[in-house]
Amino acid sequence: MTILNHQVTLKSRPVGFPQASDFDLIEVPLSKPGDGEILIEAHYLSVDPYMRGRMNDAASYADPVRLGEVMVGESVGRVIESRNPKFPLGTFVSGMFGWQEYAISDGKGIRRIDPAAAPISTALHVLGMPGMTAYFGLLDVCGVKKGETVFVSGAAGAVGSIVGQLAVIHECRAVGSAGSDDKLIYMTDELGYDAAFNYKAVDDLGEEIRGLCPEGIDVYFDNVGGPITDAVFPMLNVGARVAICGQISQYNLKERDLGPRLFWHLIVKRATVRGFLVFDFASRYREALTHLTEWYQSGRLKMRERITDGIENAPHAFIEMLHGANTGKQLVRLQAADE
Ligand code: NAP
Ligand code: FER
Repeated sequence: MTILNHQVTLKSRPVGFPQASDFDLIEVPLSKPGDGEILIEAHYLSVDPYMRGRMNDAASYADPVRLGEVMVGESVGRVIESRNPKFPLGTFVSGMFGWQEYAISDGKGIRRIDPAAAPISTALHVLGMPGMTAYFGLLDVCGVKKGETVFVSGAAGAVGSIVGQLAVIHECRAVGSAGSDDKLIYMTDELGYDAAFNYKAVDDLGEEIRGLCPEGIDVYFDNVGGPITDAVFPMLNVGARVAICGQISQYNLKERDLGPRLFWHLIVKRATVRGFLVFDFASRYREALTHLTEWYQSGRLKMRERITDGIENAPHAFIEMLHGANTGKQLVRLQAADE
């Protein structure tokens, strides 16, 4: 019997927010793995903000997804056929397998996952790309120190949830912004943030941030950009470090958003602003994963998951994540039985 593989491809390049009509769901017969290859049955697919950039026809660190091509993305799954001795039948792996139910890989660039160490879905958040982004962004780019005030925007999402908890682990005061009251409860009650506010529900962002950070901000981990970042800059302390991790408030704009000119604050505060990509730290992924796994296993790092079932719903899950439906990490589950 031929197994059919369902794939989501890019149909059109979005203008503004992506729509379901920008994607196609197609069905293709599954081919057999060749010599040295493995066949992977994907269990969880990650949908991430960076995918919005890959839908544009613009030069970037990686090529755009071509029209008609399977959407780019990382998933975690199980080897169900192996012609590569390094990945025997039943091995769990993660890799850039795309938005599809099954993938064939030659094993290059994929990671073995130990299902005994943590649930396999964690390979897509705490023990994966978002976790490492938080780790290197906060500890390396910002060089966070005990006792500092750390402000995180996008604080209840995949990266932000971990940044806040890492700040707590490093004995900092963690303050964050997110877009719903439920997210604030998650941040303070489950993640250990000292204070949080709903940026959609306040009139004056500057006044709110000043009230929650009376001693100013030493470290700003920016996931969103836009008006929140504009409100943070005047609150930076002398010697502050700012990591520009993401600017999601700008990804779906149809026209460029111009803000106030605030760079003079950086002069007075002798602040450092650094953009970074997690890939810059590829040679140190092992180190990050060792620490993140320890903190996860000891219960000091947690992550809520928002799970959407079925490859056919991947576009919907992605679009909802861009609109803020997720508390914690947005995933798409592709198999009923996990591990
Ligand atoms: P996420 O936070 O789990 O999900 C995206 C969140 O963005 C939504 O839940 C939504 O939450 C928020 N958002 C959407 N529109 C917004 C707006 N206009 N203003 C403020 N917040 C908005 O996603 P993630 O995977 O953790 O990524 C977070 C950021 O880090 C993104 O900007 C991403 O591009 C960046 N990133 C960078 C790297 C890197 O290597 N530099 C790696 C991974 C991620 P609300 O309810 O709070 O609005
Ligand atoms: C992200 C946002 C942007 C990200 C990568 C990029 C890995 C890179 C963009 C570019 O090179 O244009 O969340 O995550």
